[in-house]
Amino acid sequence: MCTGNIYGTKLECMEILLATNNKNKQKELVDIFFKHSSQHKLQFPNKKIEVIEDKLSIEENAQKKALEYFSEFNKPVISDDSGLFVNSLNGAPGVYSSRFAGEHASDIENNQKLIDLLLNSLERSAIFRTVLCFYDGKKILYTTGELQGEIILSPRGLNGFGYDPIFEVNGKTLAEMTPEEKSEISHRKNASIKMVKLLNEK
Ligand code: ITT
Repeated sequence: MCTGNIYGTKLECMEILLATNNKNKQKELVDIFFKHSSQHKLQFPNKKIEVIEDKLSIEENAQKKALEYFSEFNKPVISDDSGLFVNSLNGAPGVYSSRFAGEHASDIENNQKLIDLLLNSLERSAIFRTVLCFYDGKKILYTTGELQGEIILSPRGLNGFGYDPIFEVNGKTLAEMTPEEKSEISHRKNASIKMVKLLNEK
């Protein structure tokens, strides 16, 4: 437990450990929760846990990460599993987004593989999807957030990470947006807002 402050009133808040090794996700989630909830304080893990993401859906991978982090740290956790689903590729790379161009592929290699596959395609609509999973040893909660966009063939922008330079929304890639702009519209923000609501209800 921790204490927060809202409009001068002291509130108890819940410390929640982030069940992810991805520093970019950690930063985005901390910023989003800081902005949208004074009652939940997200914490960074103090050691790296390698969870093998071998499930067939991002929901199952999110669950696996939450359970494994909980059993290691024994405190409430939130995991994040995300993927990019391209409509004309039947949802690929989807659950395989992090290793689309092979095990340990870099972001640049994953982006290039997607660009190569879509070179002759006029239909390049895609959805970013994030599943968050909360687990405290008793209850397990899931939320999903989505963002619709378009894959572009020439990466643009220096911010963000992963597929951000090739994912365009309203004429701007996520990598051309400031972190605040991305977190106003992102799949991760949409899932987080739902999670804050669920946590406040239960
Ligand atoms: P953890 O499992 O430790 O959480 P990860 O980097 O393996 O970290 P994911 O499996 O959820 O995370 O990510 C799948 C891929 O999607 C990976 O290549 C990410 O770079 C990419 N990705 C996830 N969220 C993204 C975002 O908001 N913008 C761009 N790419 C993203």
